[in-house]
Amino acid sequence: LFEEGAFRFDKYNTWTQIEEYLYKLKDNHPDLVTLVEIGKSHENRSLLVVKVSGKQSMAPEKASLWLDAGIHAREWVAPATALIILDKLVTGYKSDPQVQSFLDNIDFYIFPVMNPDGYEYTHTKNRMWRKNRRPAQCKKNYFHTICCSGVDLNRNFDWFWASSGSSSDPCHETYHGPSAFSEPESKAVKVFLEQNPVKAFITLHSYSQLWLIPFGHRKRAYPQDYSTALRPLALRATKALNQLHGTKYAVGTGADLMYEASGASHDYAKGTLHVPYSYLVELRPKSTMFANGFLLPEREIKGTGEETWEAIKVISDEIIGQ
Ligand code: ING
Ligand code: ZN
Repeated sequence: LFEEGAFRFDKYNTWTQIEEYLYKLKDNHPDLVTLVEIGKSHENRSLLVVKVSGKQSMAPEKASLWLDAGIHAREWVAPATALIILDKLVTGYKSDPQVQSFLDNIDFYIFPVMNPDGYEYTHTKNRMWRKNRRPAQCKKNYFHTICCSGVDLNRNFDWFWASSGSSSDPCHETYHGPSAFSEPESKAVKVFLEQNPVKAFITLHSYSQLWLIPFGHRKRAYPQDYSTALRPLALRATKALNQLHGTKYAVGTGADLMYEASGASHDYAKGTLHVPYSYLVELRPKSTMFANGFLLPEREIKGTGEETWEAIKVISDEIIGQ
């Protein structure tokens, strides 16, 4: 018999299962884990950031690393991967000296489901939903009224907002919203990061196996330290990732490798907040010859999580003592 409601690392869990798991994790590891509700979604779900932190180090300024997932509702392997990384941190603290060193020198902020309303909607109504669940906005012409819900949260950040690769039409998949940070989810991330500056910002998406570096709003646009810092670290991270199971990643900007799009969170983190290392990671699969890439089989969750953890370790190592 199946145990109803049980959380599992090798499954796609529902929002309720994830939320329950996070509260249990906090109760079981009160020394390591704190839950921070950084806001509420349109449908009143908690925007839950997990802070994982070991004993306060002597360093005057402890480094911080941000990892979010699930900004796009249908990209289910992203929250699953964030939860595996969270588990590696929490369970590794007592058994693995490297993890202990990470947690004694870095505050990790893990936001496993940035868009809980959208995530729930993909479990109950429409598996291919991308946006959040901002209530419908209606428009009229002579013949009818048309109402559409949702904002693309990865077009709602204030970095060349509404300028490229996004739509002003609420019915479009890449609707950028009425203004930058109009949405509770993106606004909460902005406010949190302003109050808690981080050395690394990593946002998990799927799919395509790309390690994306700012900037994505137009082709051949790069931060000043692109080739001296951002790209070399991305190459080291994806090399470590590749060494676990042979998974191949391409490294570059979203605009150069895919298409131009403004208002993305990794661009805002680098361009506006000046986070030293900011990346958008497109997880497995690489291509979709035979299937829809958002429907990654559950048997690939574990491998995806574990190889991504290898990359996160490289980034964590880099920001210690910087
Ligand atoms: N991909 C990203 C998106 O938001 C991206 C990738 C961002 C490409 C910015 C170019 C510029 O469209 C997903 N998964 O949606
Ligand atoms: Zn995405």
